[in-house]
Amino acid sequence: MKALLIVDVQYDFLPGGALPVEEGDKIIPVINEIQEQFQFIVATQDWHPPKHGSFAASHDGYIVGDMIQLGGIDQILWPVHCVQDTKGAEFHSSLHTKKWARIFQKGTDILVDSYSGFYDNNRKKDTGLAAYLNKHGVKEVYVVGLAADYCVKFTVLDALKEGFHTFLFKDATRAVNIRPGDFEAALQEMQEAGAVIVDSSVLLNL
Ligand code: VGL
Ligand code: ZN
Repeated sequence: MKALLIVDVQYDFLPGGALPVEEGDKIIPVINEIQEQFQFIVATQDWHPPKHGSFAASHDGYIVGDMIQLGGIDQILWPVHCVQDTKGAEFHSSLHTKKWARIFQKGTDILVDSYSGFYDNNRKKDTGLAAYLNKHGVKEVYVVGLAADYCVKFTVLDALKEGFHTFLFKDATRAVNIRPGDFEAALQEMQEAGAVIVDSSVLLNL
């Protein structure tokens, strides 16, 4: 059984949002087309409380891009984004959601960030995603969404650690690129960990 895992395609990560990923909107029609080839689809949603510890605005004297220690681990500070029950946390309206089996929310603990759809960054809290995929007999996980160098990357790395054959549709993701080259570095890191990087055009030949 193969699953499509759609990561964080939310307004705040799209052009015009609070933490916009350049060309993030370009992947929406690509993801919709990919969805037609999958029977089992799950999504993740960045879902922060107001004043989340990953927001620069939650820390006096800090600005976006600063590094701090949050709960003993390195944390880059972000703009306020994907606050629970705000427009910015919603999925883009043109993204098809009808076939989604379940949505896994993450980043809900004010004291720790959660890039991966599987675990918090300190690896203490489990979203239940791995157990859910295993329960449904999933062996292959195909990942798409935002952002390639943060939530997509850490979700892919955790999927591999959980023993799934893990694929990334390269044309259905985009990176934040805080530093130039972050996209290529993320692709290399995922590939070296065992992920297979593919183009959605392979679906036409399945
Ligand atoms: C993300 C930064 C902060 C992501 C989420 O979805 O890639 N990046 N929160
Ligand atoms: Zn976030």
